[in-house]
Amino acid sequence: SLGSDSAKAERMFRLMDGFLKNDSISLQQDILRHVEYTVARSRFNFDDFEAYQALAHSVRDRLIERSHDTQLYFKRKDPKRVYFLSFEYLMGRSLSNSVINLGIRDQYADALSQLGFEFEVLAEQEGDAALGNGGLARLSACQMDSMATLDYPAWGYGLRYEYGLFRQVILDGFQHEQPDFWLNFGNPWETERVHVTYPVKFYGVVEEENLNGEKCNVWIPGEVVEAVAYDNPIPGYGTRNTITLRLWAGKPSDQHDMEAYNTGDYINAVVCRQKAENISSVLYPDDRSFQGKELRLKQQYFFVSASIQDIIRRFREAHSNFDEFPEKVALQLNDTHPSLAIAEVMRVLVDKEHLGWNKAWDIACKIFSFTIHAVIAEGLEKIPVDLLGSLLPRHLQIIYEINFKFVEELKKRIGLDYNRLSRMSIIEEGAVKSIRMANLAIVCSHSVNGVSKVHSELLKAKLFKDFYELWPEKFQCKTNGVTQRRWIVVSNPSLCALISKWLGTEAWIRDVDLLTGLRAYAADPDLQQEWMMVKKVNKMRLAEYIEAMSGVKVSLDAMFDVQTKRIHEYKRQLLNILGIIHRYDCIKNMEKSQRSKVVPRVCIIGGKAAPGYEIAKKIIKLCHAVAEKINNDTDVGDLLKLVFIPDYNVSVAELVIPGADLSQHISTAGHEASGTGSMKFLMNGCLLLATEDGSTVEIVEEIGADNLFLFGAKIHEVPKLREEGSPKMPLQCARVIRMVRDGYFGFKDYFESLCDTVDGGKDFYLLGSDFESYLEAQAAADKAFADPNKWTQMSILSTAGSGRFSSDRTIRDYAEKTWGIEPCRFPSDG
Ligand code: 9GP
Repeated sequence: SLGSDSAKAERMFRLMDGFLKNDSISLQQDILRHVEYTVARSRFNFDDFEAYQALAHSVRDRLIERSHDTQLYFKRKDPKRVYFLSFEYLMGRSLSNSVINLGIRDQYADALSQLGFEFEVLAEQEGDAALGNGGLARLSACQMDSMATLDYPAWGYGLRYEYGLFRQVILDGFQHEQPDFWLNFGNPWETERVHVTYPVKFYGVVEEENLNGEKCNVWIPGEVVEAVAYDNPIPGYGTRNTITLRLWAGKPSDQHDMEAYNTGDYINAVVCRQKAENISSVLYPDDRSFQGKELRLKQQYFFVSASIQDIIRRFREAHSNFDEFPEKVALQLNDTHPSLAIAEVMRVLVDKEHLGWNKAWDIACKIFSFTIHAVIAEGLEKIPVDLLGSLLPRHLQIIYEINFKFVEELKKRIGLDYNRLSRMSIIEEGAVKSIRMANLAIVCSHSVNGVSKVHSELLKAKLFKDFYELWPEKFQCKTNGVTQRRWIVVSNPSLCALISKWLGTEAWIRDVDLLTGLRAYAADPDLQQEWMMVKKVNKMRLAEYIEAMSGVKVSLDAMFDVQTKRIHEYKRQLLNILGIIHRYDCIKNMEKSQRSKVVPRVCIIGGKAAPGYEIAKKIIKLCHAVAEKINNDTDVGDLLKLVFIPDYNVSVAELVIPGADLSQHISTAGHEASGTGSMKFLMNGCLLLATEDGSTVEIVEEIGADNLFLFGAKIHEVPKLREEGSPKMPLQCARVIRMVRDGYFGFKDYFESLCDTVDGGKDFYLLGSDFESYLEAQAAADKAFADPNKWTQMSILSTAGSGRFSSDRTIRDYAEKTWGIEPCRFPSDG
């Protein structure tokens, strides 16, 4: 009979003819079916973009199958799950990554070619999903890939911004920001889950009520917005497991304020409703500071509240007793942005589940872990109490209560040391009374992680010293990593093939430590030869891109020297530009006969400046002004070129990184928490020119100081150098600054304030005092490049040592030491 569940399932399975097939004919049929019925174009007449859409939908079908299997399996096994809460994800494109992780890249390429299309060309049709600013957001994306690949029962949660990170358009050398309408032509990867919606409340008042003789707090909201789930499948590599990144979008709610429609002002009532959608409309484009803006706070709570409701719903499907919550749930706070989750969990457990404060707090302290990505106190989020109190009145009460109990406990531990008590308090008294979100996260989390060894030590010694002394065991290190699937397999297929050939296996794609096996062949002339060929092909691809985008023709024999990342004073793109001016000046003043000894360079800079960050925008303009001068100087020709790559994003990075010979990671020591760009370059056999900051210190440990170019002040030297100030300004630096000030590159007045940051007596980022050693490191890089075999050996050793910087290692560390979760792998035969 069909009465039983298994009989029903079997019949349905038969009706659907089993799972989708991946042979060439089936793939072609699927693509054409999507052309006709999803994209609604005739199968006899469709263009590349439509072909891409149909292709993406056919891939999505396969992802959905796996995702269903994975979720059903998780449901059956009921393992402890980790919920990764991040306000930002920089996913980039999905097509190539998905088919590679599904193991059907070649089958698709073959199917497409039979339809008259090229896989690569269609892949180029995809826009980037840029729901984040920089390092933190791309890290989240890498970590999702690792969680899926390592079979961890994980969910990612975030916001589905309608406008991602702004598009950077350069006009006359100046950055302009334009909105990123990434959803305009649809997003074939996501699935809207109309049945997964939750009401999220704002404003209103809290009233005390009597419930069975007990007082309890009831929050009567002033506004309710509906959160709708959009699911994005994240396939693992070499596994059927496909996990979900669930992003929330705001929709008008009909749960509240229906009265508004009855007042006669129907139009206005509808328009007000639409405001709900604004909550998830735009990503804040500044990764430096977070002023207490109401919309941002609303976004934070919106995403946190919907996620917690979803997590609790899932828990309740299998459990009724909240004592089991910590055995089934780990909540990872990716920076302070989601830390309202703490107050939200407390609100739900106390006000709705009526567990009582102590029990609820005990549970909260067991489930939360926190990772901080900032280095300096100014980068930490603070929320004005008035703002929080009006938007989330009950949460403010809860945070006050958490703080009260914490401070009382603290007094018992440390006595009445009021300075320390006030530093550690979650509430900051001052002109604007505020909530210190980092303090809230630390007080509740069982684990507080830094993102590199150096950063984790800095947290203990400086930023969170008081907390470290109180709870030393909480403070841990999880050095960042990046995924080799995206950063080698997808972006550098020729290198991927070469590595597999020499290692005799593709196993390194899942087991990245195997890359160390390349060390044995680093001096082998055959490998070196093939390695150089791969680099050349990638440089060719990049050179074509540069020419198409800027009109500048570059020589493939030149060293491609790249610095691509967000534009920040501490990352010192200005130091790079001043170094380029110095190089230009030297070439110009050199005897012509000496010029043959100069190692030709193509300097490539790319990155976005936050829209309100004046100095960063001036750095972009200076780069263009200097490029204009140098690139048009026929006397210098191929010896030096400078190009700025506009609108740097994940897909541009996939093109730039494999083509780089040298890359610069030159932050003022003590300012870069980790840095992850360096790891991607390292994987691609690019040599690093770097300061001893963030994760570079561990890269040096792994590949040896001989295989990269280090320079500059060390972290402990920075304070003293700052005190000394500009007397340390070397002549060469003073000279290049003078050239800028004198208008050698035009825009004299405009660059004045930029020059002041270096020679105005402060030089906070130590460009002057590091200048000489920077030039020495550059000279060492030139020397090494002039010896191709030596350079290639260093390059191979860089890739060979990059395994430690895979996000697989980071995620395994989190899973084992922090989240307490275990792999839950869908059986491949089932
Ligand atoms: O600036 C840090 C960068 O050093 C780190 O590698 C990255 C990932 O941990 O986070 C960056 N921080 C942000 O993107 C925003 O605070």
